[in-house]
Amino acid sequence: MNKLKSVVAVMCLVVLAAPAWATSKTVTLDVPGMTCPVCPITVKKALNKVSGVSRVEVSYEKKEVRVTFDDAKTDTKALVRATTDAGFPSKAESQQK
Ligand SMILES: [Cu+2]
Repeated sequence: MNKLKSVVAVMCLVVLAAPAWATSKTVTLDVPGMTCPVCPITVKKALNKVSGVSRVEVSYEKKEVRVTFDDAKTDTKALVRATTDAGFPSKAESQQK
């Protein structure tokens, strides 16, 4: 039983320690303004310029952008602002994380 307890303790430690590191988060943004195949390039460029963004996947068919970022450096609001400034207003989808 003691062994099980220590395993649980280690797992708790890992969970507690995690927020000390930068956590990477993924959000999906709706970008209804992408109306031709060139638009995603502009959107992608704009998002890649935001510091903390590590990955941008644009789906032109779904008019969505999946962005992975370091939530210690940036946030969803900044991502929305970046696409909006590039001429593509976006909206974060509710299922975050
Ligand atoms: Cu276009």
